[in-house]
Amino acid sequence: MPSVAGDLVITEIMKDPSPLADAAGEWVELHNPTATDLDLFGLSLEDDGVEAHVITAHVIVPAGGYVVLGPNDDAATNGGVTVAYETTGFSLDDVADVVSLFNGATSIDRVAYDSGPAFPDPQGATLNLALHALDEVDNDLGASWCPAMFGYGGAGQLGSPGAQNHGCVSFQQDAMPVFQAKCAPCHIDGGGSSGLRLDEYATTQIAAGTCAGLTQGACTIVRIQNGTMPFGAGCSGDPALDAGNAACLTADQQAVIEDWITDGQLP
Ligand code: HEC
Ligand SMILES: [Ca+2]
Ligand SMILES: [Ca+2]
Ligand SMILES: [Ca+2]
Ligand SMILES: [Ca+2]
Repeated sequence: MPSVAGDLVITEIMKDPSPLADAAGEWVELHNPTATDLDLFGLSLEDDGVEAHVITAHVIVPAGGYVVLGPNDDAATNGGVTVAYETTGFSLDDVADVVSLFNGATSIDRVAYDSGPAFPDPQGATLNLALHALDEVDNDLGASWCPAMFGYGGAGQLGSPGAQNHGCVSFQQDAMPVFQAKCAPCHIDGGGSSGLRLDEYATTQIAAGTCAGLTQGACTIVRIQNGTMPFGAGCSGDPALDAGNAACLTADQQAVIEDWITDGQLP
């Protein structure tokens, strides 16, 4: 049984299925990041004091696996989801609500979402927790979530019920601006040192010459953190030590690149 915070992580929330009714198509996905199968029997799924549902069946979340709970376990009417257990009396407000999981008095995980500005506000798509944020602390932050992009179940809903999520950090929107700021001119605006163009996605997916087994994209953080890129700029790779050198990446900029890689190097 999950016994401490983080034994289970709330990874996906279908708060507003559309055009399906809430009572038909809502669901919550839980992930078990531990190395042990966990039984949900006796856990309580709650919001902040309005609704609570105590789980009365032996629902097993496999080690490293996922499970979906919702008010409707009929895949013919819930959008085609395999719901492992019906959570009667627990609904997900579209505007703002809390999903909280307790073992007795111990909180296992909790997510308090809004409908913006912090959290995304999709309809017919889930709140999808980014891969770089897959734990009970990071999922508190709205910025760790993005709308799901891929369909399931054949009813036009977007999400990945019961399966690993997709990432939320993309090359185009997130990583490329950092590269443009720090990797010019050698890899930007036609600069192709080492065959790597960091303002175009394509060459980031070629095998790196200097990082065995990695793409050039994944190699960027290795070369940044070992102090060899940006080339010749005198960076150590440790943002604290490099604070006085404007050529070097800040901790936040390094985090963006790391998150892009962990999230699957999305275009
Ligand atoms: C002043 C020019 C210059 C700048 C600025 C620069 N690089 Fe490079 N980069 C090079 C050169 C030259 C090479 C090839 C030699 C080497 O690997 O050390 C290279 C190679 C690389 C490689 C190795 C690719 C492979 O296939 O192994 C990566 C990754 C890389 N750079 C990332 C970056 C990143 C990320 C930045 C910005 C944070 C950056 N570089 C900034 C000149 C530069
Ligand atoms: Ca709802
Ligand atoms: Ca509720
Ligand atoms: Ca949490
Ligand atoms: Ca999922």
